[in-house]
Amino acid sequence: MKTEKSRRLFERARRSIPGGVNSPVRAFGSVGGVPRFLERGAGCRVWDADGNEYIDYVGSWGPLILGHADAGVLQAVGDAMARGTSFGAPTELEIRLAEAICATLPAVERVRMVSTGTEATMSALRLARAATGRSRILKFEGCYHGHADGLLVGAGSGVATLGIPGSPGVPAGFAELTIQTPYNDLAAASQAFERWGAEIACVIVEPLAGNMGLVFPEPGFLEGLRELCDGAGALLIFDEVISGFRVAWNGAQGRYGIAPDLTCLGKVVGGGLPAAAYGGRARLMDQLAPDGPVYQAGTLSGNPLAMAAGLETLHRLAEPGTYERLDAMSRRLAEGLGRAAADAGVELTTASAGGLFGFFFHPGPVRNFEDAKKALATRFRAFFTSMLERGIYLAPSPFESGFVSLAHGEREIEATLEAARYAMRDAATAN
Ligand code: HOZ
Repeated sequence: MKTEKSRRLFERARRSIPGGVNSPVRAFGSVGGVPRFLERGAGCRVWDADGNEYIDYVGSWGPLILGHADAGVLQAVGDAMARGTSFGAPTELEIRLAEAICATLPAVERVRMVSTGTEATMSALRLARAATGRSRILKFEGCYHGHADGLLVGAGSGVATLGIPGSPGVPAGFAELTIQTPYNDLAAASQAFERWGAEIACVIVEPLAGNMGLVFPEPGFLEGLRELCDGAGALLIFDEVISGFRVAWNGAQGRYGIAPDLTCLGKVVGGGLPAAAYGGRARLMDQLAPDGPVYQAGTLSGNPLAMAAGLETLHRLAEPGTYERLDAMSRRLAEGLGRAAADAGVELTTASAGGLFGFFFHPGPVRNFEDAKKALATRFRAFFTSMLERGIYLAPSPFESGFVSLAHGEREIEATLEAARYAMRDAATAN
C-alpha cells in the first residue's frame, strides 16, 4: 500500500502542528506506521491522500452514525449554511434539537448546547458542584470524560493510549478533588462514599464505557451508583458522549433503565459537526445563567450548521428498525472477529452494543481498566496494521471502540471479516 503522500503530509504537519495532529491518538503513536491523511469519505468508506480506500470503523470517533457525506445531512447543513453560518443569537433550530433530546431522554427536561464533549462534562461538573456546594468528584479508572483539568486523572482514550497517569499542567489541588475507583467495583465506590460522602458533589461515569475499549457495566453497578448518590445527596452524571443515540435510541440510560441527574451528550448529537450538550432536571438546569448563577457560555454554542446536522441525524435515527440493524451488524462483527481469532489460536474477548463494538486480545472477562490494560498490545498492533493494509480502518488504539454506521452493510461486514481472518494470523505471530 502506498503511503508516500500521507508520510510527506505528516512530516509537513509536524512542523506547524504539535505532533502533527490535533488530537493525540491520530498520530498512530501506539500502533506505529504512517497516520493516514484522509481526503474524503462517502458512506462507510474513506480515501486517503495516496488514493487508498478503506472501510471506516472510526466514523470521526462516533458522530457519523449515518456514514460520511450523508445526502440528508449535507442538504440540511447546506440549507442552514445558505442562511448564514453563525449568529451568536438564538435560533429555532436549537430549540428543535433541544426538544428532540428532551423528548427522547425522560431524565432530561432542559438541555444546554455546547460545542464539544469536553465542554459538556466540564460544565456538568461545575453545575453539580454549585448545586451541592461540594467539591469532590468520583470517577472511574479508564473512563474518559474529555480533557478538562481534574478529569484527566486515570483517564481512558488518548491518555490511556499514551500510557500516562494524568497530565502535567493540572494543578495538584484540582487532581486531589478527583477520587477514582475501578469501573464495575461498587464496593470501592461505596468505600469512597464512606470516607468522603459529605464532600462528593457527583459521580461521573460512562454508563457503558467506550474509552478503554468497550466495557459493559455489570448488573447492579449503575443501580448501585444511583443508590450511593441518593444516599449521600450527590448527583449522578452519565457521560453519554459516546453511548448517547448510539447504543440505543435513548442511550445507555434507556438500555439500563437508570435515570441520571445530569446527562452529557456529544458526537451523534452533532451529526458530524461540532455540537455537544448537557441536560437534566429543570430544577438543576435552571441554576445556569442567565436564570441562575452558574456561568457557562460559548460563541458557537447552538451553531445553526451543527444544529441542522444533529437534527437530521436524530430524525433519521428515529426511523423504525435503526438500532436493531446497528445491533445486528456490530454483533456480526464482534462474533466474526471472535471466530477469526479462535481459528488463528488467538485469545480474544469481544463486545458489541448498538452501533459500537470492541475487542481485547485477552481471554477475558474485561470488567475494568486493569483488565483492559492486560490485553496484548503487540497483538493489537499487528492486527491493526494488517487490517489497515487490507483496507480496514480501525481506531489506532486498543483503548477505543469501533463504530458501525447505517451506511455499513452486509458486503462491508463480510469484507471486514475476510480481512480479519488473515489479520488474526498476523496477530497470532506477534510477540
Ligand atoms: N479522544 C476521542 C476519542 N475517544 C477523540 C479522538 C480524536 O478525535 O482523535
